Amino acid sequence: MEQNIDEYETGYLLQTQGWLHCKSLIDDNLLAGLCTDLADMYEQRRAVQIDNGIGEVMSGTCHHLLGDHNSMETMLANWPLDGLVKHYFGGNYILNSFGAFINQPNDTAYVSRIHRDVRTYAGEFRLLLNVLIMLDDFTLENGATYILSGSHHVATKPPEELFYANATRAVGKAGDAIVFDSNIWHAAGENKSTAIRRGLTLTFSRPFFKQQLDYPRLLGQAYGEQITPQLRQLLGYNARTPSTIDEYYQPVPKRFYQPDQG
Ligand SMILES: O=C(O)CCC(=O)C(=O)O
Repeated sequence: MEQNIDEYETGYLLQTQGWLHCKSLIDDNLLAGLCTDLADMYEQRRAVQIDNGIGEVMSGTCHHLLGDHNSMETMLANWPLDGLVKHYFGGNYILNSFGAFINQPNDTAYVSRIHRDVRTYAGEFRLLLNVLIMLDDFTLENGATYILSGSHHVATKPPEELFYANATRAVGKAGDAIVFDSNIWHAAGENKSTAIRRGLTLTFSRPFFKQQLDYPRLLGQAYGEQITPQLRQLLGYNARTPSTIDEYYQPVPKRFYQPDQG
């Protein structure tokens, strides 16, 4: 499944405009599984959002799509952009977050505002990379993402008028993805259709950057021992923080934070 990505073109686009469009990243079979699993996982998470009093601002958002051992994990186990992300960071990287946004007609979620996905602006030093996988066709009518090319070079938020006058709409087909520097200013578009428009939102970081949820702890030690080295790396098992003196003092192969993690 590894994509044949032209390294020069990828590097050039991510450096200059800050984003690129990957066509047909996910095949129809996997796509169908992702859509079904997302519906179940959203229902579980939505109940917690509402219980905890944050239902309105979180509407349509769904975080941390791991732990159910379903198609979400199948996709990561065969992660098609491994080469691209590694090249972007110049070495090993880990999953920082794995969520979804279900853009509903008349939505109120925070992702519809102009934002970027990393709080610390580190300029040219690459901390975080986004991959947004389209589970439905993204159209102008159903709220294709607005993305302001080149804005990853600017720390401050653009004024609304400038943003909406100059942003590109990420129109594409279900199974496509857009990859972008997390410094870039973007916003989900308003969904003026009558159907939902779903996207998976993943971020990747250098291994020393704290994950949004501790995935190795969520999934457990035993799980980490039965997966492939590639998935182990991706989920952050090679970049854990020990929490006891015994965990800290280990021979190199068993160390929580491995030497090749930067
Ligand atoms: O779904 C979209 O159009 C945008 C999602 C987004 O802005 C985000 O995940 O940060």
